[in-house]
Amino acid sequence: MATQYRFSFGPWNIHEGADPFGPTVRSSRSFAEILDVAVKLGFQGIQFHDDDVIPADVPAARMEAAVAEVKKQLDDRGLVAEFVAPRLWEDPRTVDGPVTSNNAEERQYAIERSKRAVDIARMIGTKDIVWWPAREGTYIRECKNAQTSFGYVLDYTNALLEYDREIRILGEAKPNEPMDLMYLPSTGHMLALSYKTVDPNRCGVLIESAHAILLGLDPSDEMAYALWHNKLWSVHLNDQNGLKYDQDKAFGTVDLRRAFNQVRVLEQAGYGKNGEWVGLDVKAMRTQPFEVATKHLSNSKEIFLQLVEVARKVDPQEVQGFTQARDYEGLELLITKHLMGLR
Ligand code: 3MF
Ligand code: MG
Repeated sequence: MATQYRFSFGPWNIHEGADPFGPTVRSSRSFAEILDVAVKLGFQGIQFHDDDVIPADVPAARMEAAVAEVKKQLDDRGLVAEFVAPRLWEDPRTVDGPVTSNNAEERQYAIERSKRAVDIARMIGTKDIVWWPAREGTYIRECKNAQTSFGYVLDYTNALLEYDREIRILGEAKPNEPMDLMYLPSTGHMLALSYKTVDPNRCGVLIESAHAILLGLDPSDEMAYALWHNKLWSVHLNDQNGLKYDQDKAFGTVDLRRAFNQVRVLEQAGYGKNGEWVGLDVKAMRTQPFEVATKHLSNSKEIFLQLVEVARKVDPQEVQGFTQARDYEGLELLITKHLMGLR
């Protein structure tokens, strides 16, 4: 049976257009409006940072009730939470890490804040925790001991795995930005770490297309590698025009063939059959007026689904004919024609 994909995005994917060089250009949508957009555009899941659910300063005694209110908003719309990611990059204690900070108190903050994120995740109905090592790395190499830092990452991961024996941790690797160089920059790094933890079966990855592209790697091969380890537990599909700042462009809008190959790898692996999400991490262009500033989401989903159709249409016999003859030029034209809608 062909996979019925389910889609998710995070509230940060609907934003007001501020960038490092200028202020917001669009008014905000409330959380409820964002959920309504998700429903309207046919998404089933919402990705969360811990403080997208409830502010970081809600006292422990009030957490359950506060999270329940948010969960009700999801339930009322038939939406579910895909994951919770501890936001470890805005608090003053996270300036230099915090997981790999040289300061023990800051490292402890990372663990405490993330344990709280685990509690939030369980309350809102997901066991998946995404760890994006935003500030884990360096601006200059000499400021940290890299080997010591890798040990801190392992301590952090183990602390969470032991805190709740049902959660899974999905590492989202990225090579740079905000740091000059980030630790564990690739899928391979994340996977190698997973095998060193106290419970490798609960450590996997979320792969973001643009992060692989920033590494000079092909996202589809990264995905295939994680799939081969049975550790591709989510994706952040998007696109990226070359080696520059992280663009989070709509999926498939820069390099359609690169997008096709991601879809092809996911299709071939039966990704989604066990409930894996097709997650997006996309930003609307700053130029988009308010009313049309959700098209990056609907377009990404539409392009994904169209590419699924293309992938299903490519005749395996025809491909085999070309591969057996080692006629890769012929195969290339076949794929290109499919992508041009000529087949
Ligand atoms: C990074 C991520 C997120 C970021 C988000 C907002 C889960 O690629 O996916 O972490 O928080 O992009 O900047
Ligand atoms: Mg991402």
